[in-house]
Amino acid sequence: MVGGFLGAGKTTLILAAAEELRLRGIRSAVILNDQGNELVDTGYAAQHGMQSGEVTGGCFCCKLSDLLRVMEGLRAYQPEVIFAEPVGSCTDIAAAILRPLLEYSDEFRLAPFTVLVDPERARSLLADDADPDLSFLFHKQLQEADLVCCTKSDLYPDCPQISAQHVRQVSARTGQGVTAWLDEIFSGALRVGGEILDIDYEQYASAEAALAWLNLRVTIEPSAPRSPALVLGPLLGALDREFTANHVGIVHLKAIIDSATGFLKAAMCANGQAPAVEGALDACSAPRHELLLNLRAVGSARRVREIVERELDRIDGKLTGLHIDCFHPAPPKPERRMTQAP
Ligand SMILES: Nc1nc2c(ncn2[C@@H]2O[C@H](COP(=O)(O)OP(=O)(O)OP(=O)(O)O)[C@@H](O)[C@H]2O)c(=O)[nH]1
Ligand SMILES: [Mg+2]
Repeated sequence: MVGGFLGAGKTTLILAAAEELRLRGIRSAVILNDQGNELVDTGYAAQHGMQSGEVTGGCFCCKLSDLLRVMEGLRAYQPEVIFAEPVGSCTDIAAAILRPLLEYSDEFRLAPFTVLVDPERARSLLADDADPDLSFLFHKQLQEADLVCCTKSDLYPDCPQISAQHVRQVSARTGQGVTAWLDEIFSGALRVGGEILDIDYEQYASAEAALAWLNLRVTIEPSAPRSPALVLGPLLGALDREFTANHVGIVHLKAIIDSATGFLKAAMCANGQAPAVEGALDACSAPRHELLLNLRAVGSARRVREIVERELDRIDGKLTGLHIDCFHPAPPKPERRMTQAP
């Protein structure tokens, strides 16, 4: 189970670790999770050739039986390792997922719960003037970690001061620390689900509900063929400008665009940030593009939806198959909550 706040680098690390395992001859799979449908992370994992499953429409805690069903389903592919990425606003994983999963120890061996931390995000959420809702979720996630990994060490060589027993550093970009992380979680040396949270579910629900969630899928046929970069770049630029003007705080905006000439992924973890882009930036023009976009932001879901719909309307071309889900996450209601080890 690889948790951590929105945009911490969970999917990127899982894909880097899966590649490392592949080179060791070990087959792995990933289970992605979201409050909505149409997941960028699933599309991204598929682009990397990774076998995946999804639990959608709620966090793993609220959908434990779905998680078990998806784990069972992945057996057909015979993975030796299954990574699972909970929603980035989710916490109480030890009590609501790990402890119940320990009951299946004859079928699955559980690795310690790794919580990833983006150092830049940590610095802002550990500050005195931090957003109280985001800060609450961030602190709870840290408290229940069996192992904390500061991510993006290529960008941030210094880890912020974090009060956790085991803190490591990784970069999925350069590979630094990835082998050591895998070796450590498979070593059996760390406790699994060792920290059970004392958590007020009303506060947890209202902290999550401060976030606006938007998942969209659409097919874009520009009036004249255009490269994926020229479809995605201006759209993200316009959304960023409008969100900033309307005081909507981007927490993670990620999109993938797929066309006959190439695949592109772009993501930003704050307003005004240059998007981190991967894929075929130089792909040629194409007549048709499949766009998946996921946004997690601080603000009103209604406002977010209006802005996104307005910017989609401004695209010069034909839009078909538009599907938008936009909401505030519902209060978390775990299927089970175990505070004692089975
Ligand atoms: N430079 C650098 N960027 C990284 C690294 N890991 C992740 N990123 C970038 O950080 C952003 C977020 O990464 P994700 O892997 O999507 O984060 P996540 O935790 O899965 O995000 P959610 O699923 O939305 O919660 C992306 O733009 C990544 O490219 C890293 O090691 N180095
Ligand atoms: Mg992810």
